[in-house]
Amino acid sequence: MIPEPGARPILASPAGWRARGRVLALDRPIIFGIVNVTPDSFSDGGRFFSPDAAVEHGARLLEEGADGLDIGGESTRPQSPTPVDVDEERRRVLPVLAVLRARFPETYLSVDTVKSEVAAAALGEGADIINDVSGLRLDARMADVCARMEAGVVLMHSRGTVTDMASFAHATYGRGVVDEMMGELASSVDAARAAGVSDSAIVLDPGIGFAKCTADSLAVLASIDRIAALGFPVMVGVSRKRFIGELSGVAVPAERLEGGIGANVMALAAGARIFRVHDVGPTRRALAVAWPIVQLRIAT
Ligand code: HH2
Repeated sequence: MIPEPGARPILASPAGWRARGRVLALDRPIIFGIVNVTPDSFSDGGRFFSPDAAVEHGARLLEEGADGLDIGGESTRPQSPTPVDVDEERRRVLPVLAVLRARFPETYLSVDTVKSEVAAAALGEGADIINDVSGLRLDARMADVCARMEAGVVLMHSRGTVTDMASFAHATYGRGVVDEMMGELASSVDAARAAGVSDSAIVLDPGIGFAKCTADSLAVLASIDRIAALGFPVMVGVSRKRFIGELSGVAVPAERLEGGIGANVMALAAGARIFRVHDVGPTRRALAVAWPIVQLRIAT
């Protein structure tokens, strides 16, 4: 096939993602449903703050077709009052994780945290994956904990601290957002490797909306193939985010489903294989249609 001018080839993703001795096959789009055990998350804050509500929400997302769940006890929303301390974050996450682990022994469970003590406790409770939205920047012991416990690790790009990483405070990119983001993700990979994390355990995430204004998020989404070319599976988290609201004119985050599906389908076509979403069922159905088309494009 002769590529069209300017077109970049679609890359095959690595075949799997290693997490705690198991391998999650990436021969189809993988969906992680979001379980926010927080009072203040930007789109669903407070709705699943009680452990029972969070567990039931997780169970519902699995019924809708999620391959895994990403459980978080600290919001990165810029308006959130103060960072959550280790004890409080453990109190939020661990009971929910323990019940989900017991009820769904085979399901991949990820914990969204930047704190090594929370990560260690979660891995002790049976979590498979640590989703670090700081890309190992904020806690020097995080990489060691993940390496020692052979966790799957999501290295997400961001800048700043938990309280300002989802704002535009650090969204200045003299050399262009894609080049700088890729360079910073490469530093996260170096830190993971230095601690002994295996390449097969690493997933990269460009951090949509994290130190990225709408134009930055679009530029990054248009360059997923460049991130995929680094050789690690790519995750994206576009669900309900502000750039979707700006582009589609939908002010209420929970009503931004269609825009999220549009962005996820484009990311799939560009090489992303793992999708972190609030709305599992509709996303699953959309990707079920987009995926065979993408596969035909990879094969030709
Ligand atoms: N986005 C959020 C949180 N964690 N993790 C990854 N890997 N990628 C993302 O894009 C990502 C993430 C923010 O979304 P949400 O959890 O819905 O909101 P909040 O931080 O307010 O809890």
